[in-house]
Amino acid sequence: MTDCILLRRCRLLHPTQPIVEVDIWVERGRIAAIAPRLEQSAPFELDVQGQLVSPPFVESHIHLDSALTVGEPRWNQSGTLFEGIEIWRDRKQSLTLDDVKQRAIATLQQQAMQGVLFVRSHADVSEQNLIALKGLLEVRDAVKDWMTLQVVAFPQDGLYGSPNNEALMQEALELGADVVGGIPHYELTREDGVKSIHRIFALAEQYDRLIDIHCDEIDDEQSRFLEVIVANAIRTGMGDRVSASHTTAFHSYNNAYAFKLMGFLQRTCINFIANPLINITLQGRTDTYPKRRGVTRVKELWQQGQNVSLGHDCVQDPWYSLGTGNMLDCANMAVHICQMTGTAEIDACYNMVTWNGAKTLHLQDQYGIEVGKPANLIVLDASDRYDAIRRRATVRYVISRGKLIATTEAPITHWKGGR
Ligand code: 17E
Ligand code: FE2
Repeated sequence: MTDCILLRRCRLLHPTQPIVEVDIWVERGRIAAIAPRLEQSAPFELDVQGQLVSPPFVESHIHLDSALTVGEPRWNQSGTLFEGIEIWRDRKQSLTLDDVKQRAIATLQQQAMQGVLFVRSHADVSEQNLIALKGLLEVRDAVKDWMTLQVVAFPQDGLYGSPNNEALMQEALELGADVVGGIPHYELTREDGVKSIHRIFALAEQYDRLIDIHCDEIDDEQSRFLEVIVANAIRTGMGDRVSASHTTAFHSYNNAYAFKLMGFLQRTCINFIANPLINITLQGRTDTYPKRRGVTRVKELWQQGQNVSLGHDCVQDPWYSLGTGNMLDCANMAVHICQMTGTAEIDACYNMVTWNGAKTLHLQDQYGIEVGKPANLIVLDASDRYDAIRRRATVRYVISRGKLIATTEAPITHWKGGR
């Protein structure tokens, strides 16, 4: 029945143009027609009554291997990144393929029900048996009919943190990880951090993979690995294949240095991924008052035309006990923390969880609501981006590969309190 769907009265979002009212015809997994009024009828018609129709949300940064492990084996009491890494080091000793797969699929379903159909997940590859990575590669295949999952080989304990880790990274790439990851600020020395970035670029070239590096996720203004990524991106010309995640130290750089770096950034086109929910809780932990926010310079990067997208990072894990997988939570938090309250700025935060994420993930022709493209779209109980972010609107319908895979009723409250 759902091979053919006619969506009536859509308020269709476009990345740069105003919203238009259209009907959308979906057939055999693709967008077949878009017009102000389609005359044909279909066995399955969905009158969306002027609700907002958007391409799906893109989750550009999550750790599915640790998702839903909060409290195991203990709660992160200090709230720091480093206590989180210690707790995960203990928890990952007891990973099994089933454990990883079951939690990852549960998290992906939770996200898909809220309109997320493209996800980039990190998988810790500094663990002897590569269970996290193997589990997520199996998940990538298991969910492919309704979700596109990219897997980053991420050496949580450092590429040079122990003698085996570099070989494990290579094995992960042989096994089919989509993206090479890294964590230069957590390598044992500054030199190791720099060396790790050179190695990551070499591996990405050798295996023809994308790059996504956890970079400068610390409040230390001396943590300056972003410049090394930028230099490599300029020299190799790999810019748009490279992402710098977190970059929270950028918040703390003095402006003389930050402005110079902004200039260097204009010579390449790397992607930035900010994780406002988690970094507003992890950062500033060593401050008394004033207490830094610690989220990277999202507004300034966006103003300069860099591609910025947003991620959850965590859903209920050793680093962040909260999270529901809803990308409008990320966008809403970004509006607050990054002070993106202007009208164009609010709209930009919506684009950071949709089109910008698609660019980061290199989805290219797979993404967007246009005739001929795969029919991936969501219907939101909202009139525009601002309304969607403000109310964290319900995603009413999720269509993936031309099939309706989730529906949600918008909550209705009845006032009983009199006048
Ligand atoms: N690992 C890390 O290094 N940083 C993070 N934010 C998370 C895991 C969630
Ligand atoms: Fe992360």
